[in-house]
Amino acid sequence: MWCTRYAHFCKETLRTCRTASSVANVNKNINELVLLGQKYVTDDWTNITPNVISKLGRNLHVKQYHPLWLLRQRIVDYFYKQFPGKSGTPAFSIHDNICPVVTTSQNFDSLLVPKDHPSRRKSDCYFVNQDTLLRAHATAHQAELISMGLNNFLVIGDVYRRDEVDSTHYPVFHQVDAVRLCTLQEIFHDVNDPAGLKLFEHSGTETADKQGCHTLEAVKMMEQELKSTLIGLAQTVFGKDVQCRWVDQYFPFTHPSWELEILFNDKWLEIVGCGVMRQEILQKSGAVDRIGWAFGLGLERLAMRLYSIPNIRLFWSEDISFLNQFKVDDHNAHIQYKPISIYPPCTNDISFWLPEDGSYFPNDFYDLVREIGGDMVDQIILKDEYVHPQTKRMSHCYSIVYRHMERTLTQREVGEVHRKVARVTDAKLNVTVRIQK
Ligand code: FA5
Ligand code: MG
Repeated sequence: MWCTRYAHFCKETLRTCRTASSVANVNKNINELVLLGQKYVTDDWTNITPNVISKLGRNLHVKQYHPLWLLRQRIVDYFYKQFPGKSGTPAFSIHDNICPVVTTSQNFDSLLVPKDHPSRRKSDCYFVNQDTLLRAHATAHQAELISMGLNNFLVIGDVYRRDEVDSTHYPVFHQVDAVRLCTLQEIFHDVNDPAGLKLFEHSGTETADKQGCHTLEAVKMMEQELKSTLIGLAQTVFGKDVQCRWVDQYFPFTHPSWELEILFNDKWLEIVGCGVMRQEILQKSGAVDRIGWAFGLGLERLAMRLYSIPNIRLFWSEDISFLNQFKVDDHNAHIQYKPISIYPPCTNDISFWLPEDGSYFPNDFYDLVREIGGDMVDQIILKDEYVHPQTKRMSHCYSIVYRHMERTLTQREVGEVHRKVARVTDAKLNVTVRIQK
């Protein structure tokens, strides 16, 4: 979760992605990493893993007929229709080719994320070096695009996070981020007597409903447009009967902020984070006479619900029996994914004593297991936490569910991988492995 503070906005030109067949290589001698054709110096912050590097340049969101591409086309159509521009050209511009390697100033500072905020931690992001990381959200490009003079835009791309391991979380996923900036005239164009209406008030105070500098009437208009745009999008994608609910949220870059959840398999699934943009961001980016709303949604989350795709890892499948199910002439076609076959899971446990110096983070363990087990790893579940009554040392017990998307795994091959997980965990994470079975 993201919290607040502004630091410094660094103006950079937006680099676009280069698709290269060999996207990365490491020269151990000179501490250098090549990502998407560009060289980066590594340092003791570097924690980007080969598994994650292998996803750079895959660009599933622009791959014709990929389910994420189909969904992206639907979202773009919706925005084109919903916001026609003055001369018949759509008001929103689309940016789907911006390089995912960004600076900490783009990902955090330009969005007022405090220096000590947990979302900046090494345990939560993939760092290339101390100042450079794989963007953790598509919002990283917001301030730059505004400072280039854009008022309505969508940024679509791959984002990278060290996160939980389960059927709806993956270290790489795709987001659509939107920004809409409006002038006083644009907001109140339907009002009969707009005289006296304002965007800003000078000595206002911040409340749960608005930022200090905004007038309540301007914020309410923005909130109404933002929420109806997102509900309209959910209904366009899922049909009029989709059940939605709003949950109050906090982001450093918006206030007020919300999340939109939809009902999926009898559970509420969060699909969008959004809010009224912090005016400080607009000011620093030169959009001083406008107020804005913004949102960021996860494409995989929506696509899973739309096409009944049971597991987020499937989006990376290159199996033609998966991909062929989405080869349709019309991107609005109704598609229900049919599982090729269900392969049985094979669960093995591991437990270890944690170091006493607090240097253990579960995300380090999750990444390590993924590095060793690759896409054989379906889930990692923290089963038990135990504190030794005398020594007060803590131990964690995890169940690792191994399950391949395309074939049945044998306990023998899983056993080999699991033993390697235990060995490397013991050697690299400063823990003491107790049991593995
Ligand atoms: C953000 O990333 C904010 N940048 C969104 C935003 C933009 C808010 C602009 C306000 C203004 P969050 O971390 O909640 O917020 O992620 C946004 C969406 O990405 C989620 O609603 C979810 O749909 C998706 N998402 C988040 N984490 C994962 C994950 N590990 N795997 C798949 N999808 C994810
Ligand atoms: Mg969220």
